[in-house]
Amino acid sequence: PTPHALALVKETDKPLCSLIPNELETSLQYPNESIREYDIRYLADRLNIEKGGAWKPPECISQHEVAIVVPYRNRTMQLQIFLSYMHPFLQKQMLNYRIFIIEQWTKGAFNRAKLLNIGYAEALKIFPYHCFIFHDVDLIPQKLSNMYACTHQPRHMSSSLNTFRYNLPYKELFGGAVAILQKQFELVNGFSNIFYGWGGEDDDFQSRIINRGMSLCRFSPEVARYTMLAHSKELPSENRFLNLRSGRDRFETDGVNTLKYTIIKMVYYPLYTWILVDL
Ligand code: BGN
Repeated sequence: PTPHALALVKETDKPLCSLIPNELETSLQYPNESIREYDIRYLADRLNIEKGGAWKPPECISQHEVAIVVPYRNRTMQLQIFLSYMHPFLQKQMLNYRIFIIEQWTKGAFNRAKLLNIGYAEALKIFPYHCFIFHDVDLIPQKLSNMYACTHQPRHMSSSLNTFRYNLPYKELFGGAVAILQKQFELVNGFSNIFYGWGGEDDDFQSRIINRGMSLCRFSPEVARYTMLAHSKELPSENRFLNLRSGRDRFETDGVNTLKYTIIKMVYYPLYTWILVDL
């Protein structure tokens, strides 16, 4: 066990959960039974989810303490599907996790990257998560063996996507769903805060990681399989090329170390911690 894992067992006499539970090979259908058959209002009770959308295995100490951070605005149907699918999924992987929905209150262009930075900062106020997963609400993982946990190197999780015919469009792609250790996120100064509108913020994040001497990893396409929920196409932002090209100059001066925002409302809902923010 890692030093981190050993520190965890000291707190109690429960055994450590295994790093990867056995028999996770199953592939899942979307929509699956938890979406079809159960009313989402009863899901939290049925799955023993703590207020705020948190859970940990009752019988052992999970070695993965994971904050799932989801940027959000105006996608009610997708959010319902995401929550009812993901809770059972994450529980089968025996994780200690919480789902954070970070909603942009501010009108105008969506700022995915800044919402993710805010989710990071707010999550750490609740629990010292050592692993962060930044995840779009429209992505549904198809394989239980795609562990929602951190690898030694930052991992691009959604590399095999139905809408790209399960091919990686380019090798630097680091969008959709990614997993990164808290220490690594801190080291790269998180995401840039200036990317308003669609596109480029994930590429900038990828450059930050490479710039700090890390490399990306991915699971095999067979494991990293995702279905994207249907929605209308976003209009790409015009500033994305410029922001991306000048990105390197801002790695140190634009990120979690300069993050400013106002919380409008925060609620511990049964299935998620909801944070409504003014950027
Ligand atoms: C890229 C976008 C990414 C997006 C992927 C996949 C840009 C920057 C200018 C080249 N990058 O083109 O943000 O995740 O497509 O859709 O637009």
